[in-house]
Amino acid sequence: MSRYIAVAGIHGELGKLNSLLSKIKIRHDDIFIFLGDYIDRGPKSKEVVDRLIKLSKTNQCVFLIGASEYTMLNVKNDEYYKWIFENYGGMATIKSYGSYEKIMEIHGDFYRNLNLYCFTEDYFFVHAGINPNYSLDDQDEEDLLYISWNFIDSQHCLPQKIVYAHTDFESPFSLPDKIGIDLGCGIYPYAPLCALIINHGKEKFVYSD
Ligand SMILES: [Mn+2]
Repeated sequence: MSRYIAVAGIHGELGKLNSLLSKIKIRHDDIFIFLGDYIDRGPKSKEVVDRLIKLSKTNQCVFLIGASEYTMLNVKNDEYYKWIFENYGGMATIKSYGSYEKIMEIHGDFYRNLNLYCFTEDYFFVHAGINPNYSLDDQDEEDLLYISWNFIDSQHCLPQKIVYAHTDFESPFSLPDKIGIDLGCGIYPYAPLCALIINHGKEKFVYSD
């Protein structure tokens, strides 16, 4: 049976991504689920996406959309997201690609094909969480990508355990119905990138240097 490997927000930290991947003894049948936030803040957004595309040639990969990608994709049609992009690390992404236009020129297929969530029988993977007041069918996209303590502090209604990023913790935050694995990679210089390996129902964390 394949292992599922969920990876938290990378935020342009190519060195941490490579370090993390080197610590996972990758098997050809490992299935990766990236929880979004590939870009912004760290210096190498473009190279991070190049590395992920390369990984997707050898391993099954699911790429979820994160708050950073959603914001980037909405810069042109929404003043609010333009402001968020400019003030929460988007300039690093522009620097990495050369211009805003080049982001979609170079990696448009990648960004247009990101998924909102994915799940197995036992786990549900999403960038930020779900709104505990609504069923899965009634969720707002913005909640899936930006919700924080309203989700973390309440029990949700899904049958699976939810694996999420977005809200950062000092160490993985495990509750009976959810696990937060974002440790602030790209925000804090010494925060590692974290992955959760699910192997026959057993959970193990791996960290970059
Ligand atoms: Mn993030």
